Amino acid sequence: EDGHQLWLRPHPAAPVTVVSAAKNSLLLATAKQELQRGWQGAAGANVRLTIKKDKALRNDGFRLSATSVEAATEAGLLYGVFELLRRQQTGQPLAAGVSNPSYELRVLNHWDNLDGSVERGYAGQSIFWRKDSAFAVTARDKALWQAYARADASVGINGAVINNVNSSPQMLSGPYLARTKAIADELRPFGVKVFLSVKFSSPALLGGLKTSDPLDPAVISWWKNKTKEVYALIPDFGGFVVKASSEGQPGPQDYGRTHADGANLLADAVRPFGGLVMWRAFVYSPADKDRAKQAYNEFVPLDGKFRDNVIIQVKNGPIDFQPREPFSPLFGALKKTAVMPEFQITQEYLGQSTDLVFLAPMWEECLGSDTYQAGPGSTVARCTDGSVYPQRHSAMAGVANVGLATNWTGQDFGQANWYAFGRLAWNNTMKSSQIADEWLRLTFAESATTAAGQPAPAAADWNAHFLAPMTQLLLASREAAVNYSMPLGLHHIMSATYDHYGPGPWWAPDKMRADWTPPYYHQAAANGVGFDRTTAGSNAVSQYHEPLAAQFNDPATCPDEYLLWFHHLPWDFKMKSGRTLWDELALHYDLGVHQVRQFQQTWDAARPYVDAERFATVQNKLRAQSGNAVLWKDACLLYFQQFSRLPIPASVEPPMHTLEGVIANDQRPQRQRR
Ligand code: BDP
Repeated sequence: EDGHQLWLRPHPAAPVTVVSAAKNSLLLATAKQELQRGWQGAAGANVRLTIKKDKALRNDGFRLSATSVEAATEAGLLYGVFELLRRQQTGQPLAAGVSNPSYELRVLNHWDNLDGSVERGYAGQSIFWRKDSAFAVTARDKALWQAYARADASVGINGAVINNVNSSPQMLSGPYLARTKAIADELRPFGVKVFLSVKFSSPALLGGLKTSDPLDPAVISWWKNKTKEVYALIPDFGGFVVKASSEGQPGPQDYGRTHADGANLLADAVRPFGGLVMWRAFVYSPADKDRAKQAYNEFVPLDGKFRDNVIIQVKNGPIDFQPREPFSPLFGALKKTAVMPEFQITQEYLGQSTDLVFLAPMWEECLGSDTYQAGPGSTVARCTDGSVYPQRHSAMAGVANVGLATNWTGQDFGQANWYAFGRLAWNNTMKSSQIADEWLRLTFAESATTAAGQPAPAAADWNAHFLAPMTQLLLASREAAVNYSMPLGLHHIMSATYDHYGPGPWWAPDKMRADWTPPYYHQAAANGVGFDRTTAGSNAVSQYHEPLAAQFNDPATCPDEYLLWFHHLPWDFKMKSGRTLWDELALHYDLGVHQVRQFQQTWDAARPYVDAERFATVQNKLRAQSGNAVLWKDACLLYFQQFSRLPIPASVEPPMHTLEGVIANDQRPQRQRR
């Protein structure tokens, strides 16, 4: 029970006959094989897989009954088969009717470097790239890539960007393209298309041109030729992802051009092959007073200037994957340009591969947020999936948490986030509770027989003593992480730039870019705490459509969750609860600590229902998380207390650390290498 099987644990399958008139294809073969491998229905049943044109079936969608899957494409048949098997295993009704994906493209972004390291990766080295033997594709590589693609397909993921957005120009060189082809060959039978992140200055850096100016004819033809070369190797290549004019990456602005000029250059190159360009909106410069406003300011004036095979890829919040952010105001604001949400599955700011944090509630919160941009009900989900604005393509991206770790994600429960991303990209109104329930059943049911030599518990027993409490734990885990790290709208107060695990509200070395240091974000001082983004401050509130702008602008109506995101308030500010801001802050930190302790107890009580191996690993992780939560609480309360000069409320557990102690520990060089 090392976790390598993910949610696809092998089950003894009953014999089944697959009937299909569809012509043989790679995808159909996979669909048949999966059915035979996992069939839990009546022995000897006939299952019919049918390709048919039908108005109700959109792109990869399918129609499901107990013994038949109908779809417009072979990929649809494969997704239908996986859904049928999932329903058999989780005891849901099989005659589910039609299911269409919310997004045409459901894509993972792997921040994998060509030397095998993974930026913000906490589960070991890259599954795609290796330092020394970079180009020798081994049988082991292939088996791993197939297992990876199978897991993707089982939750509807149909694209993989296999290298870091901080891209190397070498990515487009012959040897790396050859390996890309080898990867694409293994992913193809599971319907997963390969995409590449490209460096905008590749024409100069790799091609030896004098410039990478997007309007230069030589640059245009360089990209056209390079793209042709890629498609000659990989005919179903998906397209490019670009991080440009962002965090030191080159971009069109280096040549006095716009993001639209840059994106359109690549869009024109991939267009003849049906390719896409995902152009990231993660841009900010230290010159501006409020980082949260910059992407909107740069991209809104360009609305309507992008080709229809460009999608602007927008992180869920305006800053950077923090434990909680309001949705990015770009959602809904671009009305003539396709926009796609980017979520971070790898837990950079949410406990990495130590803390147990189920992210579906965070993504559900973002997708369900009403932007009001086209009237009430213009949720982020509907503004990005084509329901509100006409758009040729739609997509959702997740920054992957996958590495060479045996269990793929480092923390066994990190798998739940990979799973949840796929499920939400397929259905962007799915409830976190349903996702948690499915994942727990698929991942842990039947594992009890191996636990502590116990006989298998009765199903009712398992449901009551494992499934129910563990579902609650998963659903509470994200709010707990917010509570013990950045409650009430605090953000970006984590430990040093290169680490991001644990607290660091004090961190501000000399000469460091201010917008990379926590004090820029929390603004703690004797007169209060929080970033003033009201009309009297940076005015970021005005990027939101009414009634949100007014609601966020007034501390009396601003939700507590976003209070210090939008407001700088005195320590004795009276909260909706009647308590002072200082007390409320302290109580949230304390609550977070208690929640994690409760998670430990819940897990300990689940022992008879889990195999010994995963029980022990998760128990250890929770122990570390508990320590992390206490550290966050102590460090932040002691740090902020220097400014508030108020006592920690009596009901709050007294600190077990000193401020000097945590700061000294944070500054130990080894912490930066986490
Ligand atoms: C930040 C990460 C950094 C990424 C950047 C991005 O710390 O490693 O390169 O996002 O998304 O969250 O480009």
